[in-house]
Amino acid sequence: MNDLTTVERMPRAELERLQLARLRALVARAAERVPLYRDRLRTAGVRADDLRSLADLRRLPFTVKADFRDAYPYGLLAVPLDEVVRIHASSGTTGKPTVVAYTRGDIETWTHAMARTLRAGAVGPGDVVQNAYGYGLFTGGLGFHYGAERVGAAVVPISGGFTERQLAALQDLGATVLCCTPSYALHLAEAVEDAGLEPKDLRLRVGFFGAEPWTEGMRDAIESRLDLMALNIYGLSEVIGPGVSVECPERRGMHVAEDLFLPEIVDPQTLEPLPAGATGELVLTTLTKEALPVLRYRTRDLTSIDPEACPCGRTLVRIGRITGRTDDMLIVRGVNVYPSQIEHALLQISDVAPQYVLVLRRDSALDTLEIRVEGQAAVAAAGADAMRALAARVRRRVHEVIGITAEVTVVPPRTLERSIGKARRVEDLRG
Ligand code: DLL
Repeated sequence: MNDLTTVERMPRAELERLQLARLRALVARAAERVPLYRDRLRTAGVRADDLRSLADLRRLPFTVKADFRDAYPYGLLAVPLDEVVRIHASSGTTGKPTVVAYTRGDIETWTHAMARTLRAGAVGPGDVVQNAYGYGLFTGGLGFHYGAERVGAAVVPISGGFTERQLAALQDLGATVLCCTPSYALHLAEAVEDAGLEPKDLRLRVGFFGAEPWTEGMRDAIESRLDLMALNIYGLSEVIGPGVSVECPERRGMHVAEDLFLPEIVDPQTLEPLPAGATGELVLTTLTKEALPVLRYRTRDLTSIDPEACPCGRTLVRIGRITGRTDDMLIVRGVNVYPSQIEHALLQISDVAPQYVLVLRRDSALDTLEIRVEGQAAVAAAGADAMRALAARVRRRVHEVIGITAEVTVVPPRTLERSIGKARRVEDLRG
């Protein structure tokens, strides 16, 4: 609690005054410097001075991913290029990547946000941070790197992949903190087991896992196999990178760095704001970004806001685990289903391993969903009948929980492809 910065435990009324002042300044700058916002704000008939309370946020125009693409590469910048000191990009599934830029001030903001993030896990001097997020155009590597240096920890900038080298570094350099995607954390846990090591042979204490959806079942698996506390961290390139929100050790949702990023939840269809507790699309407004200010960015991520006080002392609201994206919903014979729901159902069955792929096909007019999931070693050792029986159980469970009939194939342990960054769980072959 003593480690919290003033802003993290600021009384709500004071925080909201700060947010409103920053929002006004942001709108004034965006209107002055970014043609897209100038036009949209004019069309919406809103000026900075019209913003009397945070409720006026809803009068501002939205920004969507396509705006970044249309303005590729530098059209949304609010500063000349000579004030930019860093450029990152995130590759989408189609077309041009999204390019994001930072001034020196933005790097400072980001470093500060990431330092706060790491302090949520009590990371500081004496800690060794194995940073296995990708370095490069992806924001994960450098985002964590700067934050870890700021809190005085020793960073091992190992980046993603090269699992054997990761293992050697974990052992020899004595990492106490692990940063990577949750799927890669599991992969490392397997590598640790394969090497005949046990978690007690390592010094890991806490991990910051994010950049992709995961479930409580995955958290349990990671925590027990690596013997650390697994914290969920959320962020996205368009807004800054990692550092938008992170769990505290209470692990009841991720505190949003609300002095820097203003969150809202809207109905993805009507775009009307939803009340606290309701699940909808997360929309974020950057309050202090210089190079790339963003008004009401539609993240496509589905979650809810919990404004209840947290025992950790932070007054910042929390967002729940991301349960899906508006664009990753699968429609299987008319039933809407998110991959995370399937993961949740799968991991209720102790004989399956947290490794799966969803394959969608269209046979004649009907969609079929195949779930390929790894069985635990004991089931595989028990033979083909045991594997088939497990598949039948999984199939029943998925039907009970989600209401869809899936074809289930249980495959032997360690046979599905592992990822070093974001896992690809869905193969949609429907054309
Ligand atoms: O993934 C930034 C990041 C790096 C976050 C390291 C956390 C740790 P992008 O590549 O732009 O940025 O992808 C952003 O990833 O809109 C979500 O759909 C997803 N995502 C990020 N964190 C989580 C999370 C980085 N904790 C997109 N849970 C976002 C679920 C997440 N999904």
